[in-house]
Amino acid sequence: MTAWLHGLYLKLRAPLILDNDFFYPTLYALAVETSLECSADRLLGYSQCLLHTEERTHGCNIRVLGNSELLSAIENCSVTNRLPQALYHNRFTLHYQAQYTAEGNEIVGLEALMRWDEPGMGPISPAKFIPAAEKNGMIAPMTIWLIEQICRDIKTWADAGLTIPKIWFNLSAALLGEPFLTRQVLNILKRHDVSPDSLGMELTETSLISDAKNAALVLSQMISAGIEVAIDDYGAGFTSINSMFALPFNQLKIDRCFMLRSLTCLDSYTLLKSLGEVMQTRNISLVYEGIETESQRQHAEQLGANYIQGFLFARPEPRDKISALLASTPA
Ligand code: G
Ligand code: G
Ligand code: MN
Repeated sequence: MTAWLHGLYLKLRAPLILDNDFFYPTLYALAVETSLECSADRLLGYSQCLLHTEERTHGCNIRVLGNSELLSAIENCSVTNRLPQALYHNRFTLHYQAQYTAEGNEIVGLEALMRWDEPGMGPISPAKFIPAAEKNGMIAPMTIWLIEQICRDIKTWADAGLTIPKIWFNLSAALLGEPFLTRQVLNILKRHDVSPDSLGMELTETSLISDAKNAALVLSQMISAGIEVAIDDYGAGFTSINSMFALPFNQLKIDRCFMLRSLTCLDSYTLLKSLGEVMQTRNISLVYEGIETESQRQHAEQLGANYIQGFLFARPEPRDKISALLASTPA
């Protein structure tokens, strides 16, 4: 099959000439149906889904997908296509996960996490819809919605007389290059009469490597505006400590995988231990994520964790449950 496809690819690779312009198609998708029950339109639809799902690769790279991969491509297409409607019809909601002091006796922050429950499809994971939104550009209006929703939730909690800890939102790497990002965020806050120091922004470690120049600019703009910055999922990527220190940030969140590894691997333990010491001298707070058990909590504390986030203390919960949590926990 692959040899046959390769032959076909070589034939198709000739340029298309339209009105004296040359076009070189670089990506092809071919849908094959072995039964006779499938209409031509349906086959074309399948191949279009595949075309939108496949990553662009260099050179002649042929991938033969089976039925389950086709189904997942169709699902991805359907997720992507439903994003604009979902935003328009207010189908996104926010959950918040509380962040605690290392001993677990005080809430110090809340991380806002987007949720999407689509009628007919059920809950769709942000791990699916965020990358889809990054690809089709919906991530920008979705992020504006996210910040506005945080402002509305802050107002609800403030009206109920609750003390509100700092609220952290995740900024998608795709928005790092947005020219007026900081100004846009500040405008939303001003419109809702929310102070910039009520918010913190998390940027995943990998985005800092792939777009270092913009990352440095965005981080320093946010910090000077009063919005704290956290580096998220640290240890899941490959940032050198050297390049990370070139960036301004207030909080470092250690990825769950790195924490788990340090339980059994002495090198990882030693690395994290010294990282904790360096962060302390730099006044950067250290957060351990994904803490599920008391022994993991103690381990994180030994490694110098200032704060802890994880199922041991709290899962991501909708606004009303967070109201109850804030009301019951002394701040
Ligand atoms: O909440 P959950 O574990 O299902 O989230 C999966 C991933 O999606 C996590 O990496 C989380 O950071 C990311 N995520 C959740 N909400 C948002 C959001 O509002 N914006 C961005 N960019 N990522 C989010
Ligand atoms: O990538 P980011 O750190 O933003 O991802 C946050 C996500 O991690 C949340 O959506 C949440 O569902 C998940 N999470 C939070 N606490 C835990 C935990 O204790 N264990 C696991 N496995 N996942 C967690
Ligand atoms: Mn995060």
